[in-house]
Amino acid sequence: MIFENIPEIRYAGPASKEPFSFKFYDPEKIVLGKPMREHLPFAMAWWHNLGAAGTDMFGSSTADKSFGAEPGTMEHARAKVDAGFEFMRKLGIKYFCFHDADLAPQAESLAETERRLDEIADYIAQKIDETGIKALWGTANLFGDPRYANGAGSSNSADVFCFAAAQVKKALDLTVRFGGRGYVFWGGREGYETLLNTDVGLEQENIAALMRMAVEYGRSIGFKGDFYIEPKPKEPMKHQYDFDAATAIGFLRRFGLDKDFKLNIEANHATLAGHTFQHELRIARESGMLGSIDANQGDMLLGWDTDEFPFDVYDTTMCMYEVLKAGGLTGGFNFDAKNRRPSYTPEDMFLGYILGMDSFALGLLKAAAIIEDGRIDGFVAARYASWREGVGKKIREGKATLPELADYARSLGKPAAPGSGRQEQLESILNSILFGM
Ligand code: XLS
Ligand code: NI
Ligand code: NI
Repeated sequence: MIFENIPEIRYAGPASKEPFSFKFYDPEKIVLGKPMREHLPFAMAWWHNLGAAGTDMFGSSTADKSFGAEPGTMEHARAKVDAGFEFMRKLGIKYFCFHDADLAPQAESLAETERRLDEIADYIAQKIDETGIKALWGTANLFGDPRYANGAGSSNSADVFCFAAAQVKKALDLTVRFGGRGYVFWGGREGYETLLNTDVGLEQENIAALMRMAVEYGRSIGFKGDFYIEPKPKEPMKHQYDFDAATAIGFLRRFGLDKDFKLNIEANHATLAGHTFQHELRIARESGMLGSIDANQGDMLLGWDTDEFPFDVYDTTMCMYEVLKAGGLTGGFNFDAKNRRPSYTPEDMFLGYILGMDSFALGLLKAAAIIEDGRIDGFVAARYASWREGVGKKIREGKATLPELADYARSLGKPAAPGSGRQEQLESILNSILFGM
């Protein structure tokens, strides 16, 4: 055992002062007809949890993630598997997310890297058999290696593109082997720094071509899940092609990829794009493309992807409201989150996940309460009542003409008033649901 001093984490209730217990995540509790664990398919992010050791631009690692082995070796890759599965088992997490590069160290040649991945995949497959824990989604790291400095699908170099294609193929093989529900494209360096050296049209067509080939190959090896784009507006590149949900949806429709793709919405990416998390979820949901969620949060005072564990219950509540209205996710909730640099002990790894899982469980309970209370949904329905009868209904049915509407408007006499939006009253209702019971 790697985390010897850490017990299995159980539900102890909101009043509990035991740090190593859930205060709100009660897996078997029924919420709107379904157990919490089904509403909340949580996943561990391999890279942050088993890899990120607290380095930043000003300092080296603070956390020890060697798990008793020499980093950069295959022995360390196996130790991470041991640590990861023990960690997930103790928290009752049923899924993990991974990049190819998280699993085994890259070798000099692609063939040797692939051999190492196969070796570690055998070990992971054995753990999957023993525990029933599976992949939520896999992806290829197409941003870390220097060859991807100008992008992967969007590279100026066809050879680099082929290297990316090889990684995507292998990552898809692994995802299928690990029972993955989805496959993610996060466009790490799919963007540009300056238009002075960039052919935007060619780059976008090539990204779409890589995605199309991934769909074709994935389906040919029996992958039935969804492909996802994970939108992000900037960082590492100044301009990224998958800026936000609306941009990614437009891209997928333009290239005919919308049948096979949905979106993986990350909270911190939403705020970097100048949106709220809920806005991005709503835009995805309205297009039928809300697939999965990268559960984290940013810091409004910092302008980058800080990947903090979700803590803001307003945000998790409104997130779960969108998820409930969407009828659930085909994917799940991947904690693309890491401990703050000064929280560097193994205990902190667990405490981060306890915070994240509890924040979403509380959000689920509160979102269900909003729906059961009905005042907010009722207000929205009443606010649009004029579209369900008379002239409004005719417009909605596409049967109205401009001259006819002009005649109607003239017949009204006084200019029409829209009615109060009652924002402050609705915010009070939200507060009373969050804090009044
Ligand atoms: C980075 C992204 C990344 C993806 C997976 O900002 O969130 O972690 O989720 O490549
Ligand atoms: Ni992410
Ligand atoms: Ni991110």
